[in-house]
This record gives sequence, structure tokens and C-alpha cells, in this order.
Amino acid sequence: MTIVACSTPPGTSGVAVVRISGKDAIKNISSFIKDSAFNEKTPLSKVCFLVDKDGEVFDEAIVTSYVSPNSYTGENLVEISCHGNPKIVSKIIDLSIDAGSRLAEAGEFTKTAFLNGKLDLSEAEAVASIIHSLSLTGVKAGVKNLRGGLSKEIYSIKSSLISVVASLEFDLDISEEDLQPNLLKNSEKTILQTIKKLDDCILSFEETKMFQSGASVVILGPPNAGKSTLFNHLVNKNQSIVTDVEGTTRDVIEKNIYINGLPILLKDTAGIRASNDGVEKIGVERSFVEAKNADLVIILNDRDLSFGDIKHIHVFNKSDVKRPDKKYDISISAKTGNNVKELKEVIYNSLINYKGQTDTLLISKRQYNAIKGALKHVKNAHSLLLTEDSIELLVEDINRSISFLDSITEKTTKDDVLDAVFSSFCVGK
Ligand SMILES: Nc1nc2c(ncn2[C@@H]2O[C@H](COP(=O)(O)OP(=O)(O)O)[C@@H](O)[C@H]2O)c(=O)[nH]1
Ligand SMILES: [Mg+2]
Repeated sequence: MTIVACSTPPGTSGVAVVRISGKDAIKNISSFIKDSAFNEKTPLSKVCFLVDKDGEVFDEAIVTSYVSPNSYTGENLVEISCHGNPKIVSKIIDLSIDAGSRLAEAGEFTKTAFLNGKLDLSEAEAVASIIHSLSLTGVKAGVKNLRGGLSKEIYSIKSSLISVVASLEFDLDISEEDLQPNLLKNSEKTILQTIKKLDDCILSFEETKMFQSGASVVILGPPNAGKSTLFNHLVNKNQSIVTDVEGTTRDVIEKNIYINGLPILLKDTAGIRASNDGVEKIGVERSFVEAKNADLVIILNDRDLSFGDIKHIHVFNKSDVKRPDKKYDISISAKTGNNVKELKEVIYNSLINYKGQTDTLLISKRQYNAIKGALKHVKNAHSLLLTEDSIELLVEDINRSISFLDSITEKTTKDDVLDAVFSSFCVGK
């Protein structure tokens, strides 16, 4: 089946790109390209007139054809770069459909590329990550994986596990009681190295995720601590109302900022205090909900407030007029801006404290879950090895771990996994 979609965002633009992919893609365009010189043997890029059914020219476009298998999708593929008027785009799509194609679903071009073996699953996920990442660091992680970064690392972990299984099984075949003297020791070494590598992958994931989709940072503290003043200073705007009347901020106010390239959704909240005012009370409750879901809480001028598991820093504000009575992580003046630059560093370092022990970058929750599954079974295998209980069970655990690793790169896979991966794409990709 031949599919068609616009690959550029909807609306008016300088140029829009319509893509057509499928066995008949090149035949398909001949119905609306004047004097088409395209054929299914030679790729070609050419300025063409686009004509409607009456033969009237409705646009001049650059048309590029790719011949199977040398295209993004692996099929015959045509890209039409027309003027970015939505009327022109829909005319092209209509004419292509009249000539036998159908509208592509979200991610269908990349899914086709995957099904034709042009990309493995981790590479296809990289495409989504490149498109949607909120920071250049997130984009770079995607590009690395698009070029096979993750797949290579997974293959290398997998092959060392396979070698452990192979040698254990070989020995089992010879004699169950009489294993080679160094075999278990060597296997343990490989297993421990694998555990370390998988642990590193998991540690790096949380932070890669932040570079892709941003971290949420909540400012919390008593009324009048200067939360809104600090918020305004960090977002460089008078966004949040600052007064010396307690209880001014009642709703959560949020804004996107970047610190060292890290996308952050910064949130200003209502001051934490007991209040009889119904609206303010709801505001205070919301402040706590926000804080509980945050990646980092900045607690302003309240050394006694703490948040257990949730990352938090204690910041002393109004250093221009007061000295801290207790030990805070940092002392600032939101009003004069004193030490706010240093506070930004503290925020960044609190969020990103993993200093990258590995190049492997997981970029999706699916990959993360697979690595966790693999890790669980390698750890099981390790405890079985220590007790020297059952080599068969040990081998089984390693095999399970290998299947989890396989699911990351898999060339062909179950439909539900495929749908989960490709539904996050935009139409036209
Ligand atoms: N001297 C001084 N005053 C500040 C500072 N930060 C905030 N304020 C003042 O403290 C009052 C309350 O500030 P606001 O940002 O509304 O506090 P919030 O209730 O925590 O949001 C305002 O009058 C601010 O001008 C600071 O660093 N130094
Ligand atoms: Mg406020």
C-alpha cells in the first residue's frame, strides 16, 4: 500500500514537505506532475510543476524520488517540497489519494522503515526522541542511538552473557558434578561486570529523561519568604505577583526556563501556613501536591521543613537584610540577585548528579523497563552462582535476561510493542 502525509507542521510556512512511500509511490506522482521524468530505476531531484485534474498548474515544487531499498522507509519514496500553503498541501494529498495512496498513520513512515529492517526498535525510538526532546543534550542522546549507540552496547552485554551460558552449558553436558575449576569464577566476573553496566544504564536514564522532557522544580516556603520574587528573578520576568501581604500567591504559577541547557518547569506556590481562608487553604494543599511530584523542591527560609525521599535544598533568602540562624545549603537575596547565579548551579547539580559512567543512553521507558528486567535476572543468576545451587536455574536466569535485552533492539516484535512505540510519533514521520 502506498501512503501519503505532510511531514512538516500544519499551517502556513515557507516550505512544506509531503511524503509518499510505497511500491507505487513514483507511479503515483505522475498523475499530478507535469511532464514527469521520474522512474522506478533512478533517483532524481527536480523542480516540477504540479497540476490538478484540469492540467492547471497549482504550484512549483522540488520533487525528490528515492528508489527502493535506498530510502528512509526502504520502499520507493517521494518527497515533494512545495510552498507552505495548507491549500497546496491538501491538494497534493488529495491528488495522491485519488491516484491510489492512503493517508499515513502517525509514525507510519518510521514503522515501515523498521519493518523493512532499515532501523531496529531502539533506533526508531531515537527518531521520536530527536523530534520531541526539549534540549539539545536530549537530541544528541537520540542521535547517538539513531546511529546504533544503544544497540551496540546491548549487543556487547548480550554477547558476554551468551558466552557465559555457552560455557556453562558445555560443562553441564560433560559432567554435572565436575565443573571446570575456573569456570564459575570467570562466569561470576562477567556477571558482575554486566550488573555494573546495567546499573549504570538505569542511573543515566533518569537524567536523560530530564534532558528530553524537562525537570519540575517547585519553590516552597512560608508566606513572604520571597518565593515569587525568586521565581520572577529566575524566569527574568515579573510573572508572579510580589507583595508584602501574606497569602498573595494562591495558584501554582509555572514557567519554562533553562539552566545549563537543562529544561526546567519552575513552579511558584502559595506560602505554607495554616489559614482560615478557603481559597488560600486549597492553594497550600496544592503546594504540597506539587512538591511531592517534583524532581526538586527549593525550600525557602524554612530549615525545619523536609521532604524525605524527594530531592530538596534549603535556601536562605533576604541575605541583604538578615543572617541565617541555621545552616542552609545556600544563602541568597532574590531581591538584589546576590548569589542567584550560584543557586542555579546548586539546582543543576542537585538534578544532574550522575556523572556518566557509561555512554549508553536509554531514551524510553520501554528500554528502561527492559534493562530493569534484565538486571533482575542477572542478579538472580549471581545469587545462584554464589550458592552454587543449580547451574540449570542459573542458565535459565541468564537466558531470561538475554530475552529482555533482545526486546530493546528486536528486529521483529509483537504488535502491541510496535503500536506503543510508534503511536508517539507525529503523522508524516
Ligand atoms: N530585602 C529583601 N526583601 C525581599 C527579598 N525577597 C523578597 N523580598 C520582599 O519580601 C516580600 C514578599 O515577597 P514575595 O516574593 O511576595 O514572597 P512570597 O510570599 O514568598 O511569594 C516582598 O515585599 C518582597 O519585595 C530579598 O531577597 N530581600
Ligand atoms: Mg508569592
